[in-house]
Amino acid sequence: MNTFRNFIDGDFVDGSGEAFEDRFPTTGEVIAKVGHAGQDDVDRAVTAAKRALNGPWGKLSLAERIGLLRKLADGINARFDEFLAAEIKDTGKPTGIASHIDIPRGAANFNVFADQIATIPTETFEMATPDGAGALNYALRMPRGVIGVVCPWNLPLLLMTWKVAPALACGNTVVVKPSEETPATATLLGEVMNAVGIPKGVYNVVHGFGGGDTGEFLTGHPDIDAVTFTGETATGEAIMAAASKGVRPVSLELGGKNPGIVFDDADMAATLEGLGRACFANTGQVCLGTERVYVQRGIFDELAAKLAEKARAYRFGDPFDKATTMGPLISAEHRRKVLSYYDKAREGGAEILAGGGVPDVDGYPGGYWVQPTVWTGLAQDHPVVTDEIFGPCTHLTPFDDEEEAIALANASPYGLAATIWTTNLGRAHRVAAKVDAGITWVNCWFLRDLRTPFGGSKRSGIGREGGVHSLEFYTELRNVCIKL
Ligand code: NAD
Ligand code: 6OD
Repeated sequence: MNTFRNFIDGDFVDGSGEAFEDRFPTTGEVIAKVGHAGQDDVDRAVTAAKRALNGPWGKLSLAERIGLLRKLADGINARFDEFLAAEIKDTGKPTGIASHIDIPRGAANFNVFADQIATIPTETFEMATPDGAGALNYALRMPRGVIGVVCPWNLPLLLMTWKVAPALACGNTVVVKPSEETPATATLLGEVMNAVGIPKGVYNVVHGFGGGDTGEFLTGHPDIDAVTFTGETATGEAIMAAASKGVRPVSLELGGKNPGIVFDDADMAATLEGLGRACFANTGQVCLGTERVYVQRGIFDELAAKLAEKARAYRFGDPFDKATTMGPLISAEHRRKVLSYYDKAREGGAEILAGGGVPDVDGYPGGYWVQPTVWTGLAQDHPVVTDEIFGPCTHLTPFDDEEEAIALANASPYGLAATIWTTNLGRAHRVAAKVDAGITWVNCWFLRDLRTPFGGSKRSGIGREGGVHSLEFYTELRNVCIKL
């Protein structure tokens, strides 16, 4: 059986905690043991990261650092199939998703931030002085130090490198705590780090759980200079509280209950294709997914019937088989949570247009399957309509006009992402400006330009990452004023 060890100071080590199990969600079988990092392991990882910061890594020129980032991208691509298999085994996600999204983005993140750091300027201000000599101000972009990176399980390599790549580009070192559900690709990346010559201690991985365990040891560690986190809103609150000790900056990419708004002038076929992915892709385990759809009344019945048809068309099964289009949920525990909402919908009198239960998947009785599900008929304050479920399910509500659609979309404490489906350009602009969301997609979904600001409003997070915004978080600007 495989073992995923912690990666500390360039070495793979067992942790002082009791090893835990990693399961294949498609079968429920244990596929690996995971070395569990205790407080002492976290201390060693942070010390190693600090040493590297002030040692070999800190001494590299920007050009050398950029060269290493590009080698990391190449290193992932050179072992693409290994990363792909590792991600699929950890998550059960179909190869069609992992090979087109997770692994390519895992590599691309390093190239994108190599480009960014090479080209982003800092400010310069000339100023007058009373003696007429003048002064020149310029800003230096300095690394923040040791960054604590805490990640979720839904897009493990993609979301981890989304933070590690800009952190390293800016000259920081990192200690990563991957999700306990998905330890594989973060560990494999340690091998690539060594292979391409990243100095020891620059990238460290500590495995374990969250509160009261490895995650909390890391975010509470006094020598961590900033914390970047992606995960649930409640966890974000705990991490923000931990980071407040020592006044450390945090970047929080949190949960969502994202609305989609479909106007009666939308291109039906294109909408169904995009909206279908927004509702069901990755078994609904995407923070940007659409769990509330508002549909203009005139096309409600047609859209509802066709979206339900789409939900029924998914094929479950072996994730390595290209014909499989939907994987299981990540764990038995997460399936219990998702199914509790399927129960609540039924008990609340929802009309179930598709799914609503657990499929029988031939050959995989132990997988954490649920059916893609479409409901309608629930009140806007029903938990199915208000809570992030993080499963392949969505609730449809009709609306009459633009104003009502905007009000319904905004009636949520979350504000991560929204989709608008319309062929009326004026309406697209008007509505996009009024929807409370960090990211609004018009006639598309999860179309990513990595230079753009990414993050949530309201309870969906604090801060923006992507492009220059990542560099803002992972560096500290220092002003130098020179009297001439
Ligand atoms: P989670 O919050 O349960 O766990 C995320 C990570 O935090 C894990 O590594 C976990 O071990 C760790 N953790 C948990 N409690 C901790 C604590 N007290 N201190 C330190 N670390 C702790 O989230 P999850 O279930 O892994 O992921 C699903 C959630 O992530 C959903 O809510 C989803 O919306 C959100 N998400 C958001 C984005 C985004 O960009 N906004 C992206 C992906 C996922
Ligand atoms: O594309 C990204 O950069 C990103 N952070 C995606 C997040 C997806 C959430 O599940």
